[in-house]
Amino acid sequence: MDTEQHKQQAAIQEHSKDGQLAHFLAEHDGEKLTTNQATRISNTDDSLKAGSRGPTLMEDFHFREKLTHFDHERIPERVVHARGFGAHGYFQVYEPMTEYTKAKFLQDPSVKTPVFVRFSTVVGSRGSADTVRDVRGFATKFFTEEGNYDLVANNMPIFFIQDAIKFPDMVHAIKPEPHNEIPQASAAHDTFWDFVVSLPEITHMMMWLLSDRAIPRSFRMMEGFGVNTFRLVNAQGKSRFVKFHWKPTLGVHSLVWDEAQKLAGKDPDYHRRDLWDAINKGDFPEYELGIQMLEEEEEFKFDFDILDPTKFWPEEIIPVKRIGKMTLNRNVDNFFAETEQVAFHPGHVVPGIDFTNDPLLQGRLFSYLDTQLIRLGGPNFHELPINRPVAPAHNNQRDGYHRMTIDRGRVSYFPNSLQANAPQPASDSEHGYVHYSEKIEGQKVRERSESFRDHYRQATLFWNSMSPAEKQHIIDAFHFEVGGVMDKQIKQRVVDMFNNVDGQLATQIAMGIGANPPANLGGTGVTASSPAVSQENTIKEARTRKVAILAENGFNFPEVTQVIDALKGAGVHFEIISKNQGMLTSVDGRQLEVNKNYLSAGSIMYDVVYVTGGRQCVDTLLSQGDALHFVNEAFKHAKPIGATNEGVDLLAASAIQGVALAGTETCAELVSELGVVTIRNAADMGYFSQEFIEAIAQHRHWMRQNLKDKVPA
Ligand code: HDD
Repeated sequence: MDTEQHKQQAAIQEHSKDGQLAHFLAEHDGEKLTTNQATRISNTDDSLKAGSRGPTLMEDFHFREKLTHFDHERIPERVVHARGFGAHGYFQVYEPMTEYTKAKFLQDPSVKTPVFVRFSTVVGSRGSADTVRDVRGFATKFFTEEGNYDLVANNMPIFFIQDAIKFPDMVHAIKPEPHNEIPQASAAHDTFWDFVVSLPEITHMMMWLLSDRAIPRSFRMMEGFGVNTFRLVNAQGKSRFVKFHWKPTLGVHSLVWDEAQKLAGKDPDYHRRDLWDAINKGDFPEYELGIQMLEEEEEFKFDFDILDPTKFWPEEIIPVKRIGKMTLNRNVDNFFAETEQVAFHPGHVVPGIDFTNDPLLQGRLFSYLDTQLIRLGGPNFHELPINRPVAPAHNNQRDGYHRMTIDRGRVSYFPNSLQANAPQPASDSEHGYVHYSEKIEGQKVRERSESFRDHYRQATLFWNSMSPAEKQHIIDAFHFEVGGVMDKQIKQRVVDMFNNVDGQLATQIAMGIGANPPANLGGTGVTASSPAVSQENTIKEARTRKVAILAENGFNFPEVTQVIDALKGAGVHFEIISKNQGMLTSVDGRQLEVNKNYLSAGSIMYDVVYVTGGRQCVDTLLSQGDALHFVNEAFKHAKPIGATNEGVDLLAASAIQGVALAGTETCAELVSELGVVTIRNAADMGYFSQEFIEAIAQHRHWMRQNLKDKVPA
């Protein structure tokens, strides 16, 4: 195939899912109102009555249809991952993966494979908040030319349990308690911690759940992990063990817990809004697909079992090979039709990707199809527009609720002679799926492999890998989560359990929850760390961050516009915040539109705060408790803060203490300390902007730790 043909094929590939969906789009603009049967309706405000004050009549078919449809609008929410948000995009491999897999979508770098991704929280109901402490789902459906491949991943590389048979227990324990349905979307309650302390295998996952990974800043800044060990199989039938990763090009970043909790009230849609806005603005989220591979012969080479889903493969010993990139570039047209009706299943695979005996994966392979049958009302959910493969499907499955395909002919069985045996199985060379012929021998037993018994060593490895700030966040998370537990015995058992991981950690946990510290400091003796799991070592850049600019009438127009231009140049977004919405007038009579007032905005909704100068502007800000709270809170959350000229006075009057600010000397002076960047007596904002953008790129300034703890916000 020449390059031009490749390009054409790529264009078709990229658009084929969109093209398929386009057949189902409906526009109602300018149309007349009809029933579902397309009969035009003359009045939809009054039911048909016997007299204008009389009873409604049975024959009002429009009333009955409208109400009946409404009464049936809801479908059961997902038993887990109920709250989610989806987007369309495409995936491109960097180079042919022929050596490792025959999967066709991993061969040709010019092919854009359409994808649909749904991000989610696990525990909360559909209406819960986005920023709760939880694992995030990261499910991707690749519409490949060989059929759909679903990579049903999470944002943490390991799982709570080792065997799928414990999944219902685990979910029952973490969901709201059954007698009073409290608490919503939270693990901070007795039933969950009762389960935790009774299940040593959950120890490692709890370290991740209480880490910053559980409160991501954005879906755009999360890693994804297939968790289970899969296989890649090449055309020669050679298999390798594989772990899948998604690596966001913006790096991995998190909120702080106080911020996450406040956001749950101020903007419960924070993550979905962030994704929606980013795609609309053209800040398309990107994730590189990474693989860790092991040869068959390496199966028993490590001090953990590679099939144990409570263990990750440290990147330092098994490197991640980045093999392609996914770009999300289109928001959905309709949330229900797409995000709610999409149906994922780890068993949706294509030739070249296969399973292992990971006992969690084996169970998952049953659960997902089963759940779609109840959630989507029958066996034909694959015909819903969002779930349809772009490759044609041919089989003898027939009928059932909501069947849309009109299968022609009288043959719906195999083998047959009336249709020359069609549709018939494809051979390996015709891309028929041939399961990897792994040799299996064993007794039929209900037991766990001995090699799955170590539950603490990797938990220590993870703890060792955390930066001081990340460690403090984990301890604080224990204090919050276990602080919510009423049963004192369970609290004590938490301390004892985590003493197996690290004695210092257990001691710190005990201090905050009113339990006794461990009598003897425990631990595993593991001293190694895995720098790759610390967010301290992630990609840091200013691009797509959001600045709140505090301003009032009498601001200095050239000053703020220079800063705005520099921010724009670095791909940083901003909003003007003021007491009232409308227009602000500068000292020289020019105008600036306010985006939000203090009631509709809060520092928690921004990554950065900037206070602009202008005497009158800053005098007004100084009289506003909301403006002072804005900067105090941003400082407490370790966010970059900038102020220019008179704007520095607001910082000086705030609770920010112990950080050097630009003084009142007559020459222009730039001071940058612990992420607080200030300048006075400056007309040219170039130097300030450069330093400010560098501070923004750092995302959070943890070195403030002791100072920020003193700020009341
Ligand atoms: Fe699961 C949904 C990810 C273990 C049973 N799971 C679901 C979703 C994600 C994951 C991202 C949401 C898909 C969507 O957006 O529609 N699940 C995982 C990962 C796991 C995992 C990474 C560990 C490797 N799951 C797991 C086990 C079981 C399930 C062990 C049961 C044996 N998961 C389900 C489910 C869900 C689901 C009940 C609920 C809704 C759905 O499938 O479609 O079948």
